[in-house]
Amino acid sequence: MHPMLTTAVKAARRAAGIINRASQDIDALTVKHKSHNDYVSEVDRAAEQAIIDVLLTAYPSHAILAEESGAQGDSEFQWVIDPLDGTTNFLHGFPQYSVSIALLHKGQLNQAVVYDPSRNDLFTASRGQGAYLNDRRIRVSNRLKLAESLIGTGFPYRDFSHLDVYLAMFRDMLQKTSGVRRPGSAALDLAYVAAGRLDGFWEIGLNKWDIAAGCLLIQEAGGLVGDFHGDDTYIETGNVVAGNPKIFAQLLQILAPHLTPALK
Ligand code: 2AM
Ligand code: CA
Ligand code: CA
Ligand code: CA
Repeated sequence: MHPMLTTAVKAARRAAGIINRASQDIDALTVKHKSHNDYVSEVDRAAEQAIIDVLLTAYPSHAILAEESGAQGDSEFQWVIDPLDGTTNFLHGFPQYSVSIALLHKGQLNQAVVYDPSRNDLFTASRGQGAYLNDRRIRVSNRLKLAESLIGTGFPYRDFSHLDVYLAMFRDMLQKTSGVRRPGSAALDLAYVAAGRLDGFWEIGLNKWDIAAGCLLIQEAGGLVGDFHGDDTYIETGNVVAGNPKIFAQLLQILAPHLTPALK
């Protein structure tokens, strides 16, 4: 394993320890309301600090972008961290959440970890080295037809400016796929696409820390990721379409008629 990936795994496991301990007594947690439907708990913050400590101890000169504490440092290496993706699920004891850590080198995805502490599912990838689930190589599914596919998504929850567009997309997907799932952790949804547990995924307006690691997992598992035009802007816009190559193309086709100029 690449030494930087080993460090990322160590950081993710450290965070998972904090999350697992806290999950024993979620009612005891202090929860803050950031804005409508946007919660942060002391667990998010403690897990994030643990991750940053592990990463900066190993690589003191590296830069960080993390959900709860923002950006720090200036380096061609930047770690992008979501310490707890799926906080709403976590706070309800609904066991679908993850730790997501990615390393970008000169803006290019280089290393990725998505860890599901409830199931002990560790997804990892290094650029050019394939994607793994607990040390076994994973590949995207080989399903060819959208009509037979299981598709993941995330609902708009705070910014409702694209709600009508989203619901029109959703309506179409319900009728043209074998099923749509909304598990609630975008990082884990993308890892599931990499592992072939989902055939595809789409969502509007995610954050960089939700998607960075998952996108490398999918690419290293033989899948495709793009914005709604199939282009490369998804890391910046957060508009993500992903899937095995066949389903990716069909998803873009279904979504195209719904696009507005505001949606790249
Ligand atoms: P978070 O838990 O790290 O904030 C799914 O659509 C994504 O949106 C998740 O990755 C989740 O990341 C984020 N999100 C934030 N608040 C949410 C909410 N109230 N409901 C659903 N998703 C939320
Ligand atoms: Ca959050
Ligand atoms: Ca998130
Ligand atoms: Ca989070």
